[in-house]
Amino acid sequence: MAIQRTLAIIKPTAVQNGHTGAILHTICANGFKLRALKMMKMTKTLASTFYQEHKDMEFFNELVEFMSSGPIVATVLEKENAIEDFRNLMGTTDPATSKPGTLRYQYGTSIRANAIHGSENEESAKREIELLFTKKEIF
Ligand code: 3AN
Repeated sequence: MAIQRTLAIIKPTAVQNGHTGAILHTICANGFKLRALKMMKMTKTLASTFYQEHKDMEFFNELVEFMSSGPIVATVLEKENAIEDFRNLMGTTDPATSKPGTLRYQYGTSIRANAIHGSENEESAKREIELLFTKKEIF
């Protein structure tokens, strides 16, 4: 299987609730290598661009407000089959239906505040990584 990179974000509520260390530990324990890591606050403009594919959804404004409401921790992760494997480690969008052992099951508090983001496919991963990191910030 090919080595891939994916973009993961620890979302504002998970950072605020002190779960950053535990989430990073789980990510690394599952074989993902950290290629980039930073704490930052998204502007509303950046959050709108990041979630542009959801711009017509009824939850879009709420999502942009939430993602720009406090600091996030953004990472570039690398491993074989990283995109699908990280989606599996995250769990389903709604923590209420996520399987035990997934990050959203453990740390998500609602469908909006679901603790963690992971890129959906290779095209999104490339776009999202380029949006949040410069080449020099990726190792
Ligand atoms: P995922 O992150 O599992 O790929 P998407 O891409 O459907 O899910 O949704 C992007 C983000 O939008 C989710 N992570 C969640 O924070 C938020 N979201 C999705 N569905 C809803 C909803 N029905 N109400 C509020 N927020 C939602």
